[in-house]
Amino acid sequence: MKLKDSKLNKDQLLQAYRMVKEARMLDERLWQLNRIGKSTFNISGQGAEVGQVAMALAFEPSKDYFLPYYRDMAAAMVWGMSAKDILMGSLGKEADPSSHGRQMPNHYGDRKHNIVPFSSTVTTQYPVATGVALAMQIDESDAIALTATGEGSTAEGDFHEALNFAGVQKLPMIFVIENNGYAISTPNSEEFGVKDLSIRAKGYGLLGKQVNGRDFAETFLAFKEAAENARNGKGATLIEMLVDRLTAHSSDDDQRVYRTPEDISEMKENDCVGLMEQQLLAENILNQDELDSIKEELSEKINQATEEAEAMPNPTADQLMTHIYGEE
Ligand SMILES: Cc1ncc(C[n+]2csc(CCOP(=O)(O)OP(=O)(O)O)c2C)c(N)n1
Ligand SMILES: [Mg+2]
Repeated sequence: MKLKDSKLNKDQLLQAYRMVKEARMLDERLWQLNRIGKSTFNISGQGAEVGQVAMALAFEPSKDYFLPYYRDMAAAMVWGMSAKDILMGSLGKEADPSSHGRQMPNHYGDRKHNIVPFSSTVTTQYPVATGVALAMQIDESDAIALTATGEGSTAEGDFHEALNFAGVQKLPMIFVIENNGYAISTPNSEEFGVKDLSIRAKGYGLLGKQVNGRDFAETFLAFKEAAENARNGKGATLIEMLVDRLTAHSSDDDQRVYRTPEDISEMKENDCVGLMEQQLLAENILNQDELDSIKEELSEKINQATEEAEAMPNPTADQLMTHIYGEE
């Protein structure tokens, strides 16, 4: 679909692109910080930024809740987290809003922005999200909940339990499966026996849809419809969003061991960020000079955020047990 099919205006589309590009450039910075030994770990959403930004823009972050998983940096930024917030998490700084430096990097959470922190144990955010949605239903609020996980993680029992409960209670929420083709080194063909994971929705009494997460407008419209349904008492939707994983699983993995060079280069040629840039140019939303200057501006922004985050204090030894348990 064309970007303009999203029915967003030019300014909104430019804003969406800036978010996509900022997330990509920030992730590249996080890899650099890891490779020079300044951060311990990185697990990235490169290849999913367009889908994630389109998804998150369909919500109202000031009232809706987001229960992300580790690749959801771009979506967490749409929900309100800044580049500096994310850098502080990766560098384990005391002012890191996700966990004050106690969690692993990329475990996004921010009370101020309705982002609920999650466990590394995959899919545990799904049943927690049903609890959040149930609370909203009981409160008769029109807020809704969004939660995401990877496709390999749908094999966990938590996936079944959460979808079943959401179907029984008609909860105001959206479940997302970000299908990037792999669970670490395990390909889709060894993960599940269906072609379209969203058809599983039917067995739980939920709405279901598969979207191409490299297509901004298609993804935005699907999430907008799902959000409207959730807000209007029509219950939960399961969306399988097809994306790419352009990088290795994490900074501790090397995907060249289990993917062919052709597979990797073909995926990079169809990089969703490049596709969105081509669409912006083709639809006359901006020209090449404007595209270059956005990149320049974001590069300065990320350099400045990196400097500021690096200068922030680390947690001290006497704070070891703070932020671990709730305080009275
Ligand atoms: C319950 C559980 N089992 C195993 C792991 C180790 N693990 C971390 S990420 C991952 C792969 C998940 O793949 P997928 O759900 O496709 O998400 P992706 O990383 O591809 O986005 C595994 C097995 C874990 N964190 N939790
Ligand atoms: Mg996967």
